[in-house]
Amino acid sequence: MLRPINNKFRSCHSLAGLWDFQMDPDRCGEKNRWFKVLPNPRSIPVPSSWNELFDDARDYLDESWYLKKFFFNAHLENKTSYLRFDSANYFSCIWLNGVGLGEHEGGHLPFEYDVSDKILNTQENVLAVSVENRLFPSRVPPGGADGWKAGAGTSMYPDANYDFFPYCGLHRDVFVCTKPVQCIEDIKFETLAASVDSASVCVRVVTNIKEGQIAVRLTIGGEQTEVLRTITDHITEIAFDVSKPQLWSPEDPALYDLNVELFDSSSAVVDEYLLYVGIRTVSVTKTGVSLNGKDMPLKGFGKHEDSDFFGRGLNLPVLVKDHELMKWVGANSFRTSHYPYAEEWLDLADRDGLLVISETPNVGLYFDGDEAELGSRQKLSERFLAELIDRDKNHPSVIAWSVANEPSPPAIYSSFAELEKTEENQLRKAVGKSEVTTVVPGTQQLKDLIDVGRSYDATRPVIVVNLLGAPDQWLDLGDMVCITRYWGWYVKSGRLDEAAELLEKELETIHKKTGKPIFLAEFGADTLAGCHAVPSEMFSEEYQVELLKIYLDLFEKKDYICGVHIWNFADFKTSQAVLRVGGMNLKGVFTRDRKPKMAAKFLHDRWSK
Ligand code: BDP
Repeated sequence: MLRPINNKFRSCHSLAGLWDFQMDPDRCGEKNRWFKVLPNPRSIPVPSSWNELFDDARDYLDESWYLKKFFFNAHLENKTSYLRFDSANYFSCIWLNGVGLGEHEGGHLPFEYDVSDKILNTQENVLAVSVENRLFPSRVPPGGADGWKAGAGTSMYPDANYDFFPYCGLHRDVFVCTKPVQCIEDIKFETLAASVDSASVCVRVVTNIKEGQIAVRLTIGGEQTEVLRTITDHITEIAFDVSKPQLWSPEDPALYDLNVELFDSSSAVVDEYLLYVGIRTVSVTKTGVSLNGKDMPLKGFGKHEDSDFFGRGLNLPVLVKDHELMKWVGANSFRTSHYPYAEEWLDLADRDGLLVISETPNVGLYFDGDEAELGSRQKLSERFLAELIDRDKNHPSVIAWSVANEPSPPAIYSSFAELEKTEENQLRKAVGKSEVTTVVPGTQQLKDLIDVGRSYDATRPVIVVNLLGAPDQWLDLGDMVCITRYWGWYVKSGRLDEAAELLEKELETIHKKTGKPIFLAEFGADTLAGCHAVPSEMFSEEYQVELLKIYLDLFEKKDYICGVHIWNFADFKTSQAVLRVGGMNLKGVFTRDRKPKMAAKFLHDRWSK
């Protein structure tokens, strides 16, 4: 699925702006034909999350209706018209001019409907969307289970199985588009090998016509490589060399224009598509992530798409600000925890040279319970991963696929006291005192996800992010060991010296066991901006700095630690729970409105100089 663009063959118009909106708690909208007109609408901006805007809608996750009238004025000769939704969280049904187009499950990836025979040209159209984000164990991410299954077993409201607010609505743009009837359907650009002297690249083009020709032009700074090939059975694979390529890297995020033209059987150009691509290779070696054959230690953050007023809705000023602040701090990377972000994040990362670990919505997975439920959830998990790779595959900034965040083995722990013991047991186990011989439920599902990742993309590493207490069997499923660690926060709270000691011991042991580099994907401390204490204590800005320092010092000391991502870039909204003051996770280095805490300055001094 190619992203909509404007050029002489294609058009796309955004429907962002104010739409009519109405909640439908009785689910009577369809029966009462709300897809034609809403009886009692209020205005809502698209993109945004409704929970962030209306008093009566903060915790409302059930069905709501969006309605937009738009005028469509296009040259439709030999054109297909379609609607494109960049995301609707989580389950949506779409109507155009009173006709149902279909339903879609999944909250963070795009979907489209061909409306060629339904859209009214040079007339007004009525687009209606119903959306809900109810929390069910069968969904991805799962919710509505008994409390926070993966966590401390405390209750939370709304009852998500993950630590971020289950925002609802049309979170990204909606487009009305046209493309040629005979068209390019997909383009995949891959760097197979690259050095400063020469690169070998491959362009795979899928078209909806069986025969014809494809011309591929790769241009940078006036230098052009052009190749022409015949299409066989809808697909053309063109491998060619680029001499003296300008390699994409954080220091020099060089982007090439990749222009693809489609010729029909009478040699007329019928479609054209322009992509910005980077030539670079990425792999994992014994010491970590290697970009263009050079070690690239990762320094950065786990994040969220989260901001005041917008909720999870795409907020372009925040997107730009976050990139600026990440660069100011001296970060070189971030993870799209815990779901695919709007593609604009990747566009900017491509241009800025930030490295991205692109994550699926597979967060809070667990593997005990109703088998049918688990089975359908696994199917969804695999589908979302495949769709994510399909969407993001051409972004040079994307250096790895994270197939799941913190999956939990059965009954991992039910209280923090147990968690603390579990970790010490875990450590004991890791130093060889006892061996786990049985296959932990969930192992096969995770392996299947890794296989899906590798089968869709052989050019990027694939990882699973594991929590403390995860079975050894899960640690090295991916290309590197990726772990979240809260020594000094949830465990050994307030005891940073002991935390430092245990962290080091644990990492040494894991490394000895797996022989793989270790990426610390999360560590951090909730910190109330403006709270100070000497000596430092939990929640003070001083404590956050001291805790982060432990992890960063170890990163500098141990070659096998190949990256550190602090949790979190900014404070973010969560469900209400005893651990979440004001419904917020306060582990941000910046506040929710992007003001620096002491830790931001500490990182800037340490990383940007
Ligand atoms: C990790 C989760 C992350 C949470 C974080 C925390 O991956 O989503 O927000 O812990 O508790 O376990 O702050």
